Amino acid sequence: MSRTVTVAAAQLGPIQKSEGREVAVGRMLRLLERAHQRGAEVVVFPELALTTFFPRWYTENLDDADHWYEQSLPSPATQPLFDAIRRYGLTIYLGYAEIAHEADEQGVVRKRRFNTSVIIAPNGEVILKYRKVHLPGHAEFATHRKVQHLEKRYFEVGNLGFPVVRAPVGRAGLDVNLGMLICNDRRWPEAWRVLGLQQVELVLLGYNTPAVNQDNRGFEAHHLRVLHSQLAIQSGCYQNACFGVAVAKAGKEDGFELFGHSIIVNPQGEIIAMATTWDDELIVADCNLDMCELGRTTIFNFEKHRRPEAYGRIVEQVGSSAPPVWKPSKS
Ligand code: ING
Repeated sequence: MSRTVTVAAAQLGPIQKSEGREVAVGRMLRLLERAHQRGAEVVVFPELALTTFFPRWYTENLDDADHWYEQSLPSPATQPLFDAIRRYGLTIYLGYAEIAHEADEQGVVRKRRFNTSVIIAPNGEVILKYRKVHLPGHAEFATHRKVQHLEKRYFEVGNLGFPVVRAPVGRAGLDVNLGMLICNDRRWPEAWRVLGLQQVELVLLGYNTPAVNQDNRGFEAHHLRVLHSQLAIQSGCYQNACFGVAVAKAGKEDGFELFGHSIIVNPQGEIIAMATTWDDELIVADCNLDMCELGRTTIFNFEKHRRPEAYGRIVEQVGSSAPPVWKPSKS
C-alpha cells in the first residue's frame, strides 16, 4: 500500500490594507471547501495569510502595528477556519504574524513579534509551530527603495529552529514527517538541509514575494523572480529527497504586485502542479511519500556521503571572506 497523501496549495490573491481578517477568512473557507471536495487531506495557505503584506508599510511605533498580528489562535475572526478543518477532517498550514508574551534569551518576559506558521490538526491542535529565521529586507525606512520591506522591523528572528515532526494526516491517519519554511527561508539551502537531516517528507511553505525587484539598486529582469523562487524550491526538494508545497499570496495589494506561481514539487525536483493565476486558486496533487526513499537511500544517503568535517565554514562564518591571492612563483 503506497503512502500517498493528497495535498492542496491554497493560493490567495491580494488582501488590501483596508480589508480585515474576515475578508481573508471568507476566501480561505471557500478554498477549504473546494479542497475537501477534491479529496485533499493537507491544505497549505500562504505566509501572513490573514492580512496584507504589511511589512511594506512603515510604522514608527510598533505598538501601532499590533492590529496586523494574532495575539491568540484561534480568535473570533479565525475560529471559522478551525470549525471548517474539523468539519472536513483537514490538516492545514497557516502563516500569520504572531505576538507572543514570553521570555527572551535573557529570561525577560516581554511582547515579542514573529513571522510564524503552524500546522494545525483537524481537531484544532497545533501539530508544529515555526518562526521565520531568514528575515529579508531592513529595519529602518530605506529612502532608496521604491517599496519598503521592513521584516527586520516587524519581526524577531525565529527561535524555534527548523523542526520536523511525524504526525498523522488525513482520514486514513497516514503518518508523515512534516516540516515548514516561510518565504525567504526557501532561498537558503542550509534551511532545507536541517529539515532533510530530520528525514522530512513534506515541506510546507508560504510566501509573499514582490513580482519586481524593489531594491532599486540594479535592474533584475522580472521573469527571474519566479525562476529564482522555483529554482530554490525544486533544488531544496531534490537535494533533501522530499516533497514541497509552496503557496503564494499573489496579486496587486494596494498597487504593489506579488507573484503567484504556487507549486507542488516531488523529491525528484519536478513541479507536479502549478498555479497559473495571481488570485485565489487551488492546486491539488497526490504525493506518494515512497518517492522520498530513492533519493534518501542513494544519491542523498546523508549517512554514507556527507562529509561534515569539510563543511566548517557553513556554521563558523556568517558573511563571506575574501580568498587568498595567488601569484605566479616564476615569471
Ligand atoms: N519575500 C521575499 C522572498 O524572499 C525577497 C523577499 C524577494 C528577497 C526577492 C530576495 C529576492 O521571497 C519575503 N516575504 O521573504
